[in-house]
Amino acid sequence: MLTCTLVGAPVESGASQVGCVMGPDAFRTAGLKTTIEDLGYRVVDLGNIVPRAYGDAAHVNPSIHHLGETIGWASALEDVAYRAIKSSSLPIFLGGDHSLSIGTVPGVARHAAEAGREQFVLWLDAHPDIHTLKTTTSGNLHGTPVAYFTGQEDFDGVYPELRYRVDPANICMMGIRSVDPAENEHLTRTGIEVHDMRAIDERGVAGPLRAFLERIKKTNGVLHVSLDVDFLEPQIAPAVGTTVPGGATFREAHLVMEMLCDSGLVTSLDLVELNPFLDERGRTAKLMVDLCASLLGRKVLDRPTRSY
Ligand code: HAR
Ligand code: MN
Ligand code: MN
Ligand code: MN
Repeated sequence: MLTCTLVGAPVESGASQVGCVMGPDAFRTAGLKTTIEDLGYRVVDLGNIVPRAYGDAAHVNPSIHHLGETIGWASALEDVAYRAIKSSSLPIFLGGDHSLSIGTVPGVARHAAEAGREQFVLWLDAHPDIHTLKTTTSGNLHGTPVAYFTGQEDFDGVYPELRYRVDPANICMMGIRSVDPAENEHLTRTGIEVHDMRAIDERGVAGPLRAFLERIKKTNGVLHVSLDVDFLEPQIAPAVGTTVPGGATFREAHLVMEMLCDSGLVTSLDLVELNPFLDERGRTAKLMVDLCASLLGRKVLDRPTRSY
């Protein structure tokens, strides 16, 4: 039987609003564990982790806040992510804001490197989260993980030393529709594959995703999926502090998860930015759990799905 490990990371120091601290427990209340068990997995819930001891940290960019605390979380998460992926077929990291990926992505990338496999990342988000410490103007560190784990220099000596970076060529972003000017530059310079909402309006999600998955298969790579609640259209997923209109629809999101399931390539998952304080009767938490179910094999029909 395959094992799925749940790791709660109630980090909210990377966001500007409070509330993500309740995220992991809202996923549990929405029935994440039994939903996954019903799909035939053994589920181990490690509970909520705590950050490494941290002190004050300062940066020349005065807008940055909660730097020490966010690094404390990242450092704890890197270790727990590495151990969780070593011991289970699918660790799921329950956020918490998106600064969680500062730890989870390098942690799983270490495991891939040791296995001699290439680490790929699918970033499902309204935002590319590719600010460096110099370029962020909000100072919200959930806007920085991609710049860090692709090895942009600015983080040296501040964030944990990056021993396992992800090649920008191995990243695919979908759902993007809010990009700051400096982030546009970083995206252009790194050449990261981005399917913004305009591209998805024109081409849908299936074609671009299939091409990315084929690329991973060819190199025998492994895939980490980072799902930010604001990837989704806010009308169906209101529980997020950074809503941007025009997000992925219910079916677009499920189709992404169903194709990921069929690919068999996903080895780890972040569920981030759920802010239960902003939810309406738990509907966003429940939608995220249902998306997770599609990723883990919930099907409409019992027969094998035809792919088009
Ligand atoms: N780019 C903006 C900033 O840096 C918004 C970042 C919002 N990030 C998230 N995660 N909510 O995607 O402040
Ligand atoms: Mn470490
Ligand atoms: Mn994000
Ligand atoms: Mn976002």
